[in-house]
Amino acid sequence: MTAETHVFERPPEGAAEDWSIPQDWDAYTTEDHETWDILFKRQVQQLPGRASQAFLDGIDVLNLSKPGIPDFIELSERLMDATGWKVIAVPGLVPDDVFFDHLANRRFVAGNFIRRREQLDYLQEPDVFHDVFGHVPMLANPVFADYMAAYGRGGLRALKYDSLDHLARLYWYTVEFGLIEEADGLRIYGSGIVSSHGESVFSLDDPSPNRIGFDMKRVMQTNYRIDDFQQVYFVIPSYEELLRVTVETDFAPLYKELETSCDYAPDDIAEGDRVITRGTQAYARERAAASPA
Ligand code: HBI
Ligand code: FE
Repeated sequence: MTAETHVFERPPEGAAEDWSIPQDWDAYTTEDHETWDILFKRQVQQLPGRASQAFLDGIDVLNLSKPGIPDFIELSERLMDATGWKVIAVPGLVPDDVFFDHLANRRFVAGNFIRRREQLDYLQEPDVFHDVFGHVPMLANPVFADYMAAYGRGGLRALKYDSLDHLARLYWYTVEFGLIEEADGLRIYGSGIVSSHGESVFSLDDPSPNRIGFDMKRVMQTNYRIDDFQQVYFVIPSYEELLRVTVETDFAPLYKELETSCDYAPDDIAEGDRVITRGTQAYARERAAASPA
């Protein structure tokens, strides 16, 4: 199976009204399973001491060390026991309202295809490795599981306020690229980082990006880049705090405020930021010099 890159208006042929499709686990080839195993092995080797304890616990609870691409039915049984979530297959990116509705109802949507061997390090569309290895272990954590469902409910409301761009930044800088401050130091929990061989080292060790204490409004004011390593990571103190702030924030007045507040570039430092590490931004400068516009 290989990637299909489209956002359809209507569910494609063979998909249900909610855009779900059968995972079709039996259709994976030996090569598909080997691709998963290569990616899995590479990531678990470098994640101890880097990934959040919640993520590492999730790998165990869900028995993800079993070789091959996980069967979503078996995975969902374990996840359901842990936090009441399940994993369903979709053909690729689904429309925002469909995505949020699934999250609000504790269904995580995952691509069923896996990247080709020549795309081990980079692909645009989230595949089963990013979606399952990157996202699902955190969903076995009860607090994070509640946060994701709260995000889904918030998304459905944001659609009505036309404020999706701001809310999407919250998802980006937490679920996809979040760091957490644990007793032994900074750790990764964002799926885009834990599933990336390069960024799981870069995000913690590289001197170039800024690492800034999480603040809801500040995050929602910050642009992000989708084509390269991040130049800023926002650091939460705990999952409890992330959930609390998300549930307690009154988003309607916040969206109103955001209409007239400035946006920050990824490498900006703003007044009031709790700067954990100030980046040299050397990486961004080198990349700019290497590819003149
Ligand atoms: N669809 N399959 C899939 N996966 C996503 O992460 C996703 C999506 N559709 C919309 C969407 N994300 C965005 O709306 C959110 O990231 C805000
Ligand atoms: Fe993702």
